Amino acid sequence: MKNTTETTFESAFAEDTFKGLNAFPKFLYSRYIYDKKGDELFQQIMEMPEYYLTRSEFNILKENSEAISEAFSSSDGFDLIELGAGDGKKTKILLKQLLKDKAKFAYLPIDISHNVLEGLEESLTKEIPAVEVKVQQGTYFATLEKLTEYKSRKKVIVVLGSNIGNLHHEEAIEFLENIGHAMSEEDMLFMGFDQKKNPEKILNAYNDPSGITEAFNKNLLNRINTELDGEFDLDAFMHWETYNPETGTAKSFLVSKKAQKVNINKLGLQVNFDAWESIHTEISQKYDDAIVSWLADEAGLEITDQFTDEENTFKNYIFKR
Ligand code: AVJ
Repeated sequence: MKNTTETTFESAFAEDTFKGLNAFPKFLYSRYIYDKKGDELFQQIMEMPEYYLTRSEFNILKENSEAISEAFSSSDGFDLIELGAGDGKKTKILLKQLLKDKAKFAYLPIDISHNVLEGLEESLTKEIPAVEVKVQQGTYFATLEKLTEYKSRKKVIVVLGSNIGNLHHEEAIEFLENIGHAMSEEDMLFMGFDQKKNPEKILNAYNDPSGITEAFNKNLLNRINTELDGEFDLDAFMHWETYNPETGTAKSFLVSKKAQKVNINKLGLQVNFDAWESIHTEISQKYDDAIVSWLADEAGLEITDQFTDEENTFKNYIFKR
């Protein structure tokens, strides 16, 4: 696996794949799971009975929509900016409540994908035509920065789905800091955090017998095959999930079922796998109030409110600067 020649990579995906598969222990970044197929598989995950996160958050938003709408609202109006809106199924609950409460606001969903934004805009026009939508295509922070430049009124930044859970704590702090930099005193951040709970329930959410999560995880290998001319045999790897109740970290791996060498032609790379060697692919961090307060504190933010369900399965926090 030596590559002593200077290599220039055609994409960040190529470079990160090269780096991760040459590292020990091996790793790949979960953010690369989400191509068209990965997006579809994640949609299927959200429908699975084991994947409680989406339903829990949906119910929290539904049960608390009046209080949340009141917390967001401002007499001068505000911009509701969502990072990673997806199909907007959960956000629509809030949009409907805000309209019902005659709040003055515009909805600005930010997403990297034109496709996602088009779909979202179309469904909103059909389902909630009264809402003013201004889709923003781009990466989160470049777009947030652009939006702050001509800021004229209060911003409510929304991040749902415990998406922050894919980040290690240091990265999560940086993420919160970046959002904080885009916030002024009156602005707020509304963010979902999956909570520590019965380890069995957590493990099951990432270990479904139907194999959807396995296919989702293996989509990384699939992408390497199609985009980097890789030769991974997906059946020669197994999906493995762990949950550590002490740290609250669920971890996904792909484990090589045998000793094998895999060519990734566009990288000029042959990767050696010992039997039962792993590739770490994803973390899904679980939180409690102490961890969230610590993250907020480190990022210069403050928790001002929180909403949850009866069992504290999931929580949505409001942060201010
Ligand atoms: C989109 C990051 C919230 O970690 O729960 C679902 C992704 N991975 N099943 C999560 C995921 C495996 C999901 N997030």
